[in-house]
Parts: sequence; structure tokens; C-alpha cells
Amino acid sequence: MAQRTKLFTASFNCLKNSNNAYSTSLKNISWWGKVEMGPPDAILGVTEAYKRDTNPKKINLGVGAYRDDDGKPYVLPSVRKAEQIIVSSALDKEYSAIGGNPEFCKHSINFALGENNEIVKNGLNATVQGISGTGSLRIGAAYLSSFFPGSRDIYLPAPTWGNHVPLFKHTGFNVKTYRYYDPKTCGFDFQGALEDISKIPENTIILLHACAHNPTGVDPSAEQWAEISQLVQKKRLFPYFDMAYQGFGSGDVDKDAQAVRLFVKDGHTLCLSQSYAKNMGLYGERVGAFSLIASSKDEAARTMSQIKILIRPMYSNPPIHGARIANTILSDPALKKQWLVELKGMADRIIGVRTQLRDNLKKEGSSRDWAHITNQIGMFCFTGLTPPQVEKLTKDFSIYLTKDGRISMAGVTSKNVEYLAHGIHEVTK
Ligand code: CBA
Repeated sequence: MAQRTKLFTASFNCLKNSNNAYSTSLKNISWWGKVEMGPPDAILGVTEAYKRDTNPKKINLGVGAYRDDDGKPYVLPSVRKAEQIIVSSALDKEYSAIGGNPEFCKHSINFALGENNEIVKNGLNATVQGISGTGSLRIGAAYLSSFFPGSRDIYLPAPTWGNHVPLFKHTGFNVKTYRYYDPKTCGFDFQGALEDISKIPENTIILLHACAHNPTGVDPSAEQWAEISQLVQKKRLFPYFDMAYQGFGSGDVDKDAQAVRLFVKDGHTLCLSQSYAKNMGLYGERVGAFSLIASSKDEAARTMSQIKILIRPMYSNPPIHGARIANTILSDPALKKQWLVELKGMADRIIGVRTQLRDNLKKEGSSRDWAHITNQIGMFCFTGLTPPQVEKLTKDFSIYLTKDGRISMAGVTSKNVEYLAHGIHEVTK
């Protein structure tokens, strides 16, 4: 022991005495010298730039996060109520199960498929709590990457939410696209989509936005969904639905779930990722769910076991608080009713500012056709602004949006809409 202490003191003194040499040699060991500076995130990087801007008139229309008409983040009263219920129950802080809160999972899949659906009744779903929409998509991607018996290609709509691409690439998929948006009409390219989907090789995964497509705000009609469902079935493709905006598209949670419910009714087995970030305003709580609809109860059970095996080394088990909030709302009929009214209120405010933006552009004297502002739905408007116009809007007016010309309508208010319309007109006239 004495010998070891002596040795330690000697080497410590040696280090102290040669402090310069020590730090020089450390400087020479550069493990990360070849790591390049990465670009800021295309969406969240916009918020960072906005925060640095000192212009009092600045507007952040980058990230899809709801604001009230004063431009303030909005915590739903139903969420506040649920939190009070949770606090007064003095629940423990034990770990959740690997698959999360089972009650929440059951309510979540019923919320997507409708109460009393045949899938849950017959035990055909494997549902786990995920870390909001992104984490739930990631669980699905990891599962498909390990177990999907078909191709390693995945087809995404063009364009799609920017994060879909790295998310699927990181899990080993080759990302390909099918036509979705027609810039000429600022609407859904139905013929283009059908043509491209019909060329996708069999046994391939296709990603579909369930409602309120991001970034375009353009959804297929009920009739178009029916045709897409038939084609996907005929081509033996595997559908993966991303439903991050249930209730935010139309204000009606059942209407927004129509595509997923139709596919289930048509007999597809599928994957579904859900997020409660937008519809419950639980952004930072990270509440979501991943479901796989299997073809038998036994298949669902085996699938579930493998999903849990994938989750365990990723993050062990999900956080408890946000799922408790969502579960409290979804399981209490009175609170759920209140929440649905508040959700419709958010959707309606966005629909209202779409009209205000269009009217103000007209007032500014813009001769462009801005019909798509009111035709598109959900949180976003795909304005058609070009990257140089976006840059000018940011530079001259401190209006922040993503380079593709997408604006988050959730950040537009009755107070800033005039200024926004003025800026848009100035850069597009
Ligand atoms: N899918 C789609 C289609 C989305 O638009 C988003 C969020 C998510 C993930 C999944 P979360 O993990 O927060 O539940 O959402 N997209 C954004 O609203 C934003 O939250 C957006 O501005 O595009 C983001 O993370 O980029």
C-alpha cells in the first residue's frame, strides 16, 4: 500500500513539474481532429437563428409548434387539469415497463383506430409507448430494419418531413421517393403518386402521412385514399403510417384518422407512429406510441417481444410523466371531451389565420394566386417561396421559416399577420 502511495505521489509530482510537456502531449492526441462542423438542423436550426435576432418584430414560423393569438406557447387547460389529478394522486416514480404505460398504449391505439375496433378486440396490435413521434418512428424503423422480410428500400413522399430521411437512413434503409406534391397546382399530385407507387417493387415499405402532410399541408381526399389503399394492396407493399397531427388537420380526430382506419378496414397489416406533441401540446414531454398491426394474435405477441428487445438497449424504458397526462385525458370521458374542444380551438385558429393571411396579401396588392394558403390544411403552409425569397424575408424582415418556403401557420397571429403579409408581398412582387 505504502509502495503504491509513493509511486502515485512520484508520478503526480512528475506531471506537476512537467505541466507544459503534459498539456502539449495532450494537445497532440486529437481524437476528433477529422470531425467536420455539421450544418444546423433544417428546422430546429431556424429557431436558434430566430433566438439570436434582436428585431422586436421578428417572427418564428420555422418549427411546427402551436402559439396562441398573442404568440405565446399554449398549455391546454385539459392538460393542466390532468396534471393536477396526477399530482394529487401522489404516484410513485418507479421505472415504466419497457413498452411504457400499458393503459396509455391501449387508449392510444383506440384513439387511432376508433373505440371498439376489431384490431384491439382481437389482440392484433403490438403497441408500445414511444418518445413522441420521432422516437416512435425510430422504434418502427429499428423493428423493420431487423425483421421486415422484403426490400431494404423505403419509399417516402416527395417532399416529406426532413427528419424522415436521416431517421430511416440511420436504421439501414435506402431512401427513395414517390411523387406527392405538384408545384404547379400547389396540390396533391394524385396521378404522379399512383404512377410512382405502381412502379415500386413488391415487398417494399411505403411511408404515408396519415393527415396534415408535412411540409405541404396537402392530403389525398377520401376517394383518393381508397384508390391508394387498393394499389398498395395490389402491389404487396407494406404501409407505414406517420400520424403526428391527428385532430390538427381538420379539427376532427376521427376524420383525420380516416386513412389509417380505411387501410385497416381494407385488410392491410401496417405500422403506425403517433405523436401527442401537437394535438395535446405535449411537445417537450415526448409522448407517442408505436403500433404494429399483425395478422394474428400470436404474431402480435411475438412482434411485441422483439420490439421490447430492441427498446431495452436503446433507452431501457420511456419517461412516465407525459404518458400519464395523455392517459388521464384519454381515459376520462369528461376530460377527453374538454380536450377535443380545445384541440378544435387550436385547429380553428389556424384555419382563421390562413384566411387573414390571404386577405392581407390581397390588401397589400399582391396579384399572385394565394388560394393554396386556405386550401392547404394542418400546421403548415407550403407557400411556394423560393430559397432566395426566403432568405430575403429573413434578412429584411426577421421572419424565420425553413428554406423550402414552408411556414408554420401555428406561429401566425392576428397581431403579426399584417407584417407577415407585407414581408411576403415585398419579396414576391
Ligand atoms: N412526423 C412528422 C410528419 C412531423 O411533422 C413531426 C414533427 C414528427 C415528430 C413526426 P415529435 O417527435 O415532436 O412528436 O414530432 N415535425 C415538426 O413539427 C417538428 O416538431 C416540424 O416542424 O416539422 C420537428 O421536430 O421537426
